[in-house]
Amino acid sequence: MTKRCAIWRLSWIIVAALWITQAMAMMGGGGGCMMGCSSGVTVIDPPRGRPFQDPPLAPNLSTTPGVVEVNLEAKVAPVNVNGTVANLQTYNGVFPGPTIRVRRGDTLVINFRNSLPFSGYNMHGYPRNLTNLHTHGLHVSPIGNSDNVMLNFGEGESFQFVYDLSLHPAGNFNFYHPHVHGNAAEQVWAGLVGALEVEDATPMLAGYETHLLVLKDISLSNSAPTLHSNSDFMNGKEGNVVMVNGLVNPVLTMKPGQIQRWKIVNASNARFYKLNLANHNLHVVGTDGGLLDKPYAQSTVLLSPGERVDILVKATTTKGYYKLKALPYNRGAGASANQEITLMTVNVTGSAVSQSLPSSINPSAVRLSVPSNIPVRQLTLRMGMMGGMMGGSMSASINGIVYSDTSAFTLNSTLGGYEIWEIYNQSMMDHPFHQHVNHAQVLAINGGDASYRNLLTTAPAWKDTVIVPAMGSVRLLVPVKDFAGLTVFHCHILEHEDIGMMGLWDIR
Ligand SMILES: [Cu+2]
Repeated sequence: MTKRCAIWRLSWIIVAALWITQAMAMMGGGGGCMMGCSSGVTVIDPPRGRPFQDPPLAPNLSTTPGVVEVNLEAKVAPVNVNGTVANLQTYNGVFPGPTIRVRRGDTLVINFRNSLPFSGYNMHGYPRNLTNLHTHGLHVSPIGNSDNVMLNFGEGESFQFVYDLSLHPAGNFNFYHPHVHGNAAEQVWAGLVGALEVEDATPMLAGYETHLLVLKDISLSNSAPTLHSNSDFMNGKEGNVVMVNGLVNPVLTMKPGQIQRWKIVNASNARFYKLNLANHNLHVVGTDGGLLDKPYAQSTVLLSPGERVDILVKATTTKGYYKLKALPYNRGAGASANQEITLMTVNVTGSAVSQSLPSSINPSAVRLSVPSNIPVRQLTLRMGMMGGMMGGSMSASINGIVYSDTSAFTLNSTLGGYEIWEIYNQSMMDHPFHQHVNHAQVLAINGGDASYRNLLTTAPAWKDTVIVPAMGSVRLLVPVKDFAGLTVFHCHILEHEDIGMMGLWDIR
């Protein structure tokens, strides 16, 4: 055995030992500490930062009604991250990427170009600059030049994507990011995320000041995103700079009594956000796949990577500063289990206004009844070591198969009906399960956060990303009605996707 090989094996033995220690701690109710953390909560409360800013809007290059055309170039560019200028991977040189805004029925044209320079191969053996594009949350075809994640683009390659949004729900909030197996985690981590907003025309929500919140964390070293380690692929990588639209603790102004609408996306690799706004309820009016029937008042809203939420906030009449925090949530790994972080500060100031919450929002949102005699699919998520515990490499699987370019668990579906998917998590950490193209309704969740479970299993919510709790399960009602083609489902802790927690979905 060479010296390098011995060090490699030793590092994996340490990773495996840490993993087992953590699993034992969790079974004993000890929380998610990996090492060196006490049972106490670490409060991370940065000073109030710059004024809140929405991400920039991608200009529409088309003058044809019903067509939105934007340019999107993946490139390395200097970005100011909390006072430090760092070279991030960006879309069009900005972080977060420019917001693409469309409406149901539009045709979206994206002129995509990969200008990421070659920077070697990553630990999965992929050239770091091989990339592509996924429109996470769009109900569109997964083939051809639509939301086709089977395409890859090398340095200097260009491609025109065309998305037909005529069957998309009336309005929802999405995001776009790279999706090359083996590269997705590192590229999203390095900054390649942007919001994709499908506007609604709901009169009940028309009068409210609206903002987009892209939540993302990062760590920097040597003026660049820190590189992934072996254990990052096991745990999912969390950063020590936590941002809203690229800003640390920005200050958003509200008038006393004002209602604002916030569309929030968790664009982080692995960090979960258990959102709480001091002295205020968060009134959930929409989830991944569109608007709910009415507002649902919540004191906390849990958002895992890939999930979105659309909320109304009614400012108190008492002027002052109120912190939007991410409260500790134990997903089974990562420092965030014991962190309480101030994400943003709301400054309630100025002259009062009188606005009231709508009593109803989207009358066509209903919980579906489960059709009889529909196929029931079972998907089991596992973490493990490929090649044995001693000297193997970390892997993840669905139904026992580690996704690779040559093998995958394939779910064959027949176009035109509904299916029940039962997703079992046989691991000690939560996995946010994401299926492309089709939104689903949540029939049941076993385990996890109670308010998350209660909302999603009682409200007429459409979801494309759902937390499958550690050692728990989720039951989904999945329509397979509009689009044939080959697509994927996977864990949206993108490190887990890169080490194999993905399957193919072949719809014919
Ligand atoms: Cu996962």
